Order: sequence, then structure tokens, then C-alpha cells
Amino acid sequence: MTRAMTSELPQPILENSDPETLSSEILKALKYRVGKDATVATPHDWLTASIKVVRDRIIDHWVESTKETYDLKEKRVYYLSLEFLIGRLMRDAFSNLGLLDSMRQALESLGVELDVIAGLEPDAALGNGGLGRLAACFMESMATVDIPTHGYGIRYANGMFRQEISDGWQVELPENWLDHGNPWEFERRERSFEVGFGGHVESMTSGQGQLERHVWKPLERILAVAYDTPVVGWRGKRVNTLRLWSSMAIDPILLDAFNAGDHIGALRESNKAESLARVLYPADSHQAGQELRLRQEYFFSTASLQDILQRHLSQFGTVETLADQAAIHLNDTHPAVAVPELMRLLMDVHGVDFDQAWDITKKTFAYTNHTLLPEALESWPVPLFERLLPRHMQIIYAINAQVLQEVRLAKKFTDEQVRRISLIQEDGDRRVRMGNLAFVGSHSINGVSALHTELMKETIFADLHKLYPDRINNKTNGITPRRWLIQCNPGLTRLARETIGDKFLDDVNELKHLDDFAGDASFRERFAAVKRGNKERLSNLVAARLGIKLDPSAMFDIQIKRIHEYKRQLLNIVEAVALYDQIRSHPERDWVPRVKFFGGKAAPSYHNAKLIIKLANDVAKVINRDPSVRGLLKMVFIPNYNVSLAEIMMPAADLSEQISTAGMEASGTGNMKFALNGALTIGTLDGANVEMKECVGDDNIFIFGLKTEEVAERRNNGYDPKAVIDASPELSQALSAIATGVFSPDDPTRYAELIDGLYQHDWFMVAADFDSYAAAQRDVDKVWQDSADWYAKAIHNVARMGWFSSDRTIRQYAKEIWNVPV
Ligand code: 26V
Repeated sequence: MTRAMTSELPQPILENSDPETLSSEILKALKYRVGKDATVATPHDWLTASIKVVRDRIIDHWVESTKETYDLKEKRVYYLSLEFLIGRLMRDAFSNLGLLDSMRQALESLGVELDVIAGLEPDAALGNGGLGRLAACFMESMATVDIPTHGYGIRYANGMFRQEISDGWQVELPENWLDHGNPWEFERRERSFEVGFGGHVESMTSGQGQLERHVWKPLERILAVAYDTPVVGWRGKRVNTLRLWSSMAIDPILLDAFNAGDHIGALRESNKAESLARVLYPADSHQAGQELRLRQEYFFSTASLQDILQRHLSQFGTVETLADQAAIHLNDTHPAVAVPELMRLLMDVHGVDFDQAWDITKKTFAYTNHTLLPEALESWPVPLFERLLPRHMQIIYAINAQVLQEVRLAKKFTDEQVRRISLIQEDGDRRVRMGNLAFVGSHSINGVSALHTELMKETIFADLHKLYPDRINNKTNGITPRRWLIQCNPGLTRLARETIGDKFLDDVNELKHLDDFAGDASFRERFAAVKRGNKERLSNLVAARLGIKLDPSAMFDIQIKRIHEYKRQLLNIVEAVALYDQIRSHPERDWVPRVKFFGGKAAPSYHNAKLIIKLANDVAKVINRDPSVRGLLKMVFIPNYNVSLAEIMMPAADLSEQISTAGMEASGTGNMKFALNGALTIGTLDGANVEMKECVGDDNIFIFGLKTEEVAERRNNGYDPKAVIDASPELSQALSAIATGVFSPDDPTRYAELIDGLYQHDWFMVAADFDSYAAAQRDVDKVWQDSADWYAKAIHNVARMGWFSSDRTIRQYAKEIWNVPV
């Protein structure tokens, strides 16, 4: 089946890419670059050889792209992000280059199945969730729309942890994605920069005591070494660079210690330096607070800026034109320390005065905010900052003085507002507010959906917005249709090509022509057959991994994302319990067979999130064993949700759960992936759901629950969850079953506290939204029962999601923020 589908993908755009040439090159690479003969090669060896063959072809384009940017003096975009959740790269590269089919044939002629070796490629899980995956989609879109870009981040030796589920509990294991080496990357030892920490600042006055110059004398120094990964755009148009920094000791072996026979002690510095780039912090919901995290932030910010300045200087000879030639983007506040760092480099190293440095800095930086959750907003204790980065602390005070001077001149701020604008939080322990720092140091601050941007103006940045009313703007998130349709859903891609032609491959808006076919019964049948195939693929995976047998004709209802209380997996689980109850009480009704899927990781220190995982597993166990609901309700928690699993689950969904408490999900991007693959959304008016509803039409989405203002209003006016629960028999019953141990007979009070939280405060409005959610689910059932209606709606979703392409998002960034041509 897969063969027939892919054999129609775009023809190779590269020369010498016929299967025969490729297979002989694969054999050559196997021999001379892996050092193996075909008879003894392992599947991993074939994977490495295949990647190397294609990588060689990418390099030509890479060099061309770089040269063109240089020759034409094009403005460059630098995307600074602590996370790039790029997943597997092989299929992406093959497919974007139009080589997928030839490579498949080439390998087949050598007795190797492409899909088998593709499954061995480890996921580069260098991110937590939405923010990191967005950075990966953006990198691909920037290459596609032909913007000269470097992504900058950290080459974590251990990315996101691997999740195992043991007796229903999450267990975190290290993910050693580099164990078999990484054939995609190029180590650039020559591209290394020193990074300092600690020490003190010396001030020097030159001439007649006029010009004061500051020199930071760090106590510790380590090296940042570049590793480059090529990023291939659609049809190989442009190849950009993802440059990830690894940390190294400047003197890896302490010779004195070594010569004294202390061979372990001699490696002390090395171990310490290398620990910096070891792990990705796996919490995206609350501020980590550890010193190592701040070290990581500074490490990659300074290495990237030194690299950028070196490139700029070597081409243009002066730092004064930096803002004309470079747009540096801060992905959240994680690289916000780049603001004082650029100031330091400009002033202390390149001799620019404060005013000009500040002007260049603001013109160069732009910042995206990705969350309004107060507990996720970064701030660092002043004493820690001062100890680690004493010169930066001075510069932050100087910036603060400048900003507060502007505040005074504006004459429209109360003392309270001034306190909120300050870069230093003064109540309690003194802290540096990284959001405020990123804001004042940037000419553009954007939110990631229309709703979130408005809320930014009204909440966390209300005062700064009043001071600088032109800075906040919206850039609604998007997803790359290459990975999230063409690669992950070859069946739907083929059907669309047969129906409306190939234009949508280059412009996903062209999918709109599918709208005309929603009323065509034979098209709907073919569409349903594709969906069915994707559901079978997922069912096979579940059977193989979990030993659970699923019926692909049931509705596949999926919630996959990080586990967080505001995302309300609990609402979904409680509704499942209520439904379970209903089915048992009224077996005579015509229930819609459903499989409820959950997947996602909890931050290791997030107690309630881990408990919610256990609850999902406990409930699943009871439901799946109960013969009275057999065939009608199943529940599955799929362990270790990651990009590769998403690629299988998105195309297999009928129903997409996007049910966060209104006002709390900045955008969501999973919502877009599901809809593009023909799932209907059940969701709140939160994040980008609002704009999705506008695009797909009110009739093609299931909206329920409180709106943002209503949530706020309830919270402010003495919301009484207990009264709400008592008034809803279904909810009361479900909650009491969970609280009293129906699903945890081995530990009946396991969920008592969790459920008590709903009675006591219910901050996330699970109870308030329950009835509305349950009613929406019954509407879903009704539509499902009219399958012509269901698939027509699903087709409308696919047809109308083009606007959510990250190509559109990136073009908006290019025009409205970066000032680069597209
Ligand atoms: C915060 C922290 C705090 C320190 C420890 C590590 C860490 C890592 C990440 C974060 C912030 C996470 C914010 C985030 O992921 N926001 C998500 O961004 C998506 C892309 O814009 C958006 O679709 C999601 O709605 C939003 O939750």
C-alpha cells in the first residue's frame, strides 16, 4: 500500500538521483564511510549510509544558499531557542528533496526496507512541547520560503526523557539519542567561543577620565563548540543551518593533576564543563530556578551572539550596521539574557557607547511570548545573577534606569505601575524579570494567537504596553504541512492529488478546492477509507506495544500533549468515567463506540500531572476489562508521546481534544495538526481554536465551555465549585467514584486529594465546564451517527486549514517583524 502511495510523490529535483545511481552510492557509503560490507551491515548501518548519501546532495545546496546570502548581502534571521523539537530528519529530507521514492527503490534493490530503517532513526527530542516543535516547524518554513536563517540552540546530550509507564505510573528514563552517532551533524571545532561565568568587573577610565570602560574578568571559562545540522526546505529550495552548541573545557585535561597521577581529578574541569549541555530541563510549566538553567541560557546566548557578530564584522566591518543585516529572534524569555549580552559585547568589546548600543539592540531583537501562566514566567534572584553574570547585572540596572526615566517623562504612570514596569521585582526577594527585559530590549513583542495577544496587552504586559503601545503584535502560530500532512499522511496526500491536482503541495491553501467534494459521496468514501487505513496503522501499533486490541471502526478520540492541569486531561477522564457509568446504566441506548486515547509527559516534579497519568491508566484498566462496555468504550494511554508518535496519531484521529481552560492555552499547534488531517475538534474558545473556528466554520467544530471573560468573572465573584458539582448528578457520581477508590482498589484514597481540589477551588474550572463538555460530546455522537455528515465536516476541516501553515506565519514575521523580503 505504502509503495503505491509514495510512488507518485514529486520527481527528484536533483541530478543523478535515479534509483540505480543511489543504490550504488549507498553501497559505496556503506563501505567507505560506515566501514561495512553489505553482507554484514546492520539495519543501523544502512540507515547511516542512506543518510550520508542524501546529506552529500544537501551540502551542495547548503553551500549555494550560504554563498548567495553572502554575495547579495541579504539580511539574515537568527532564531534563538533553547528548544528545537525536530524529531526524525530522514523522511523530512528525502521527501522535501523529492527523493523518497527513488531512495525507497534503491534500498529495495539492496534488500532493505526504507520504512524499517526509518523507524530506527532516533527522535531528536530537543524540546518539551509546543514551543520547541514550533521552532522546528519555523526552521523548515524559513528554508521553504527562502529566508537566510540560522537557528541557535543547545546540543543536549540527553533531550526530553523517555517515558515508561510502570504499573500506571510515569517513570522517567534518560534518552540517549546520540548513542549511534548523529549522521546529520557537522562538528565545527573551529567555530568555538569562550563563555565566562562569575568573577568581577574592572572599570577603566581612559584619556582625561572621560570614557569609562568596563572589563569583565570571569572566574570560570568554558568553550562553546558548534554542531551544524542542515535544514532542507520544500523541494530543496534553500538549505539553512541549525547550529547547536556543545560545551567543552578549555583545558580538557589538567596536566598538573594528570602528571601527579590523579587521572580522574585531571578530568574535573572537563566533566564540569560538559555537564552544562547535558540535559534539557523537562519542565515547561514552572520556572526551573536552578543555576544550571541560567548557565545554559547565558551559554547559548553569548555563543550565538559572538558568532553573529563575528560573521557580521567579517562581512561588513562594523557593528554599527548590525540591525540592518540581522534580525535576532528570542523564542520566549529563555535567551533574554542576550539583551544585556549584546549590550556588553557592543560596549565593552567593540567600544560603542550606551545610547547607540541600546538603539542597535532594540532594533535587532524581537521577542515572542508563549505563555501567560505566572508560574512559567522566568525571573532570577538578583544575588544569583550578580554572582554568575556581574557585568550583565550592571547593564540591566543601566537599562532599567533608562526605561524608568522614560516612564517618568511620560507622566502617566502610578507608582504601582512603575514598580510593575521595573526590570527588578522588589517585593519579597529581589529578582530580575526576564519578560520585562526581553520586552524593553526588543522592537517587537508578539503573541502566538489573536486571543493570547490581546490577553498579553491586558495582563502581564499591560503597563509596558501603555509605555510602548506600538510594540505588541500578533503572529498566530502555524505548522509545516510538509511534515504534518505530506509525510505523515501519504494516503490523504495521494487522495488530494488525485482529486484537486498538485498545487496544494506548494501552497496548502489550494486544499480549499476539496470543499467542493464534501458533498460527493464517492469522494467521502475514499476519504473515509484513508482515515480507516490510518486508524488501522495506529491500532497495530497499540496492539504491538500494549497488547490492546482496538476496533478501527470505533471513533478515535485523542488528547495528546503535555500533561498539565490547565490543559484539563482530568476533564476528559472524568467525562470518560461518567460515560462509562451511563453506558452501564443504559445499555439499551445506541451508544457510539469510542476509543479514548491519551498521551503526554508530565514534568518529573509536577505531582498532580503525574497523578493524572496514573488516573488515566487506572480508569483504562477498569473500563477495558469490563465486559458490559466491551465494544463501546476503550481507553488507552500511549507511553512516550513524541514527534514520531504524533506523526502516526494525528492522521488516525476522528476527534481532537483541545479543551484547555479559556485564556490559558496561548495557541496550541496540535489542534492544527489534527484538523489538517481531517479530525473534528472539540474545544474551548481558547488560543488558536478561536481562529480555527472562524476558518473551518461554526458547523464544523464543537465548541463548549466558559469563555475567557466568563472564567475571569467566575474567579472574581466567588466561584463555588461544590455547588456546581452538587447540581450535576453525572459529575458528582463520577467524582465520588474516583475519590472513593473505584478505580484504585489497591489504594482507595489515591485520588482523594486530587478530587478534593476540584471541590475546594477548582482553579481550572473542570466542574464549571463539565456539563457543557458532556453535552458537546453527545453532539459529537449524534454527528458521528450520520457518517456522511461527519466526513463532510472532516473534509471541510482539511480544506480550510491552509491558513495555519507555518509558511504563512513565517511570511508575516518576515514582513512585519524582521523586515526581510519574502
Ligand atoms: C518554561 C520553562 C520554565 C523554565 C524551565 C523550562 C521551561 C520550558 C518552557 C517554558 C515555557 C513553555 C511555554 C510553552 O511551551 N508555550 C506553548 O507554546 C506553544 C507555541 O507557541 C503554544 O502553542 C502553546 O499553547 C503554549 O503552551
